[in-house]
Amino acid sequence: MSTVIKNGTIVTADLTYKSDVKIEDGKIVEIGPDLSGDETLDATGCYVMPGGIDPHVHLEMPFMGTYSSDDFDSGTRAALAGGTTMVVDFCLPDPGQSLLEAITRWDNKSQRANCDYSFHMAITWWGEQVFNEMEAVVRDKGINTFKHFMAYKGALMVNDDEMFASFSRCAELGALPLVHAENGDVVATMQQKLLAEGNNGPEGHAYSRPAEVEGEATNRAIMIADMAGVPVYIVHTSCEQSHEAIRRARQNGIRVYGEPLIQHLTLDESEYFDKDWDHSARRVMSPPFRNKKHQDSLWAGLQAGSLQVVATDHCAFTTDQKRYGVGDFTKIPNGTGGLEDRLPMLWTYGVNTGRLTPNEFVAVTSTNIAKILNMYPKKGAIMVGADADIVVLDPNKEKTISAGAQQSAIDYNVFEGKHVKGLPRFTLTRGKVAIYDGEVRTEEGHGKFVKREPFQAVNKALSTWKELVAPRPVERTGIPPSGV
Ligand code: DUC
Ligand code: ZN
Ligand code: ZN
Ligand code: ZN
Repeated sequence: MSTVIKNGTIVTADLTYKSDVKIEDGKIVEIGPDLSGDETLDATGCYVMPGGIDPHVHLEMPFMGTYSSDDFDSGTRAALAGGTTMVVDFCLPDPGQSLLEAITRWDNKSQRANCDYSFHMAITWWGEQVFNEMEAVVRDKGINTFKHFMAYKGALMVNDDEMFASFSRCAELGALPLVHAENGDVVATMQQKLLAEGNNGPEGHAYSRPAEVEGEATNRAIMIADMAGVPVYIVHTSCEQSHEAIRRARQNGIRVYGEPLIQHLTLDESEYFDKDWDHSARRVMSPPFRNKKHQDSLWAGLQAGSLQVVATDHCAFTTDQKRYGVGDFTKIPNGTGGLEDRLPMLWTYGVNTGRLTPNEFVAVTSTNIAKILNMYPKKGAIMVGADADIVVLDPNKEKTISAGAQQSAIDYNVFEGKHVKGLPRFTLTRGKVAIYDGEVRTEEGHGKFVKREPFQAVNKALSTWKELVAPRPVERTGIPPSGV
């Protein structure tokens, strides 16, 4: 069975041209004029682009006393409905649990996926067993990225010594460390102070995590990575302070990546003030939404290339789950949805406003991600031999976002009421048409795990620190007597 996408304009990260695309056995087999096949999809007036890759999602994740409510079925259905054809989830071992055991748990959950997926491994505790198992995670399991939480003190947080040890291990194994950069000690102290002063509403969440805690932690993570001789990827970069640290490091030749979320680009801190409790609690995530100045910085970073990808950190909780935190904002499960809306929102607020070109849109939603995570051009490309993960985007198709019409398993949407223009006409996952003109034809279990090879030494940090201060004993005379 072959499928041909006809009459569309192909848009990749670096090219725009009119051509048909032929697909067989889940792969792109031909690109050219006047192609024919068993099934034809008419892309007249549409852009044919690599399907979105969301490098940062949490499906059915145990977190803050509950589980995020979208599982691998509803989550990947939501992804496909919005033109995203691959997600990367975080495998989260319990404290003390074997990394390999945790992967087995994630393997079981992910059998329901409607689109392809991969995992990052989270370093939730540190010890000899973790150090040893990291090798099998990279070599045997095809996971070449390790996530570190600098926040969530008493739960997921790693300390600097653990982070340095883990980053150094990543350097040896050809793996890339990822960091949730917030100063967890400062956050925990501010949370207690706010609660003691009677600030227990959802706005307390924003007050307890100012941009400074993120900027400080981002800079610390970058410096520690540089000393370990490994590149680093900063997840959910939400503010100028963090962006500034990334920008400065890149200018100094340090290889660091920054990942703004669509939520931080388009929603601001007013969501936490003068709104009812449910409205604000539904938007509690870490880092919190910021002001316009920070948003402008993130958009500028995407344009300049100092920030490379746009993700969602999709970690959805229902209103009932959010209400665990009535009377104590620190108990509101942290997380928002966005998988289904990332592409339409970024097209509307990025491309339609002139801030991004369609090629830049493809780069930040797909191609850059595939390259950074080492799965290009299997993913992130419209190229002969690539997986046929494709979104046919109709720039004139529009809708008003509403929770009632979404695939995600929550009862609200943080983008409710936003008018978006630029929606998928067709979404294909490895050649299978999952979304056909608004009709959902997804297939539970169709998704496959994507293994990712370790990086070659060429991807090491560019720091010269080690050469400059390589430790060696210095011959000295005149040593003072000890014990004085
Ligand atoms: N932030 C969230 O808001 N949710 C999941 C984890 C995280 O870091
Ligand atoms: Zn995080
Ligand atoms: Zn996250
Ligand atoms: Zn299938």
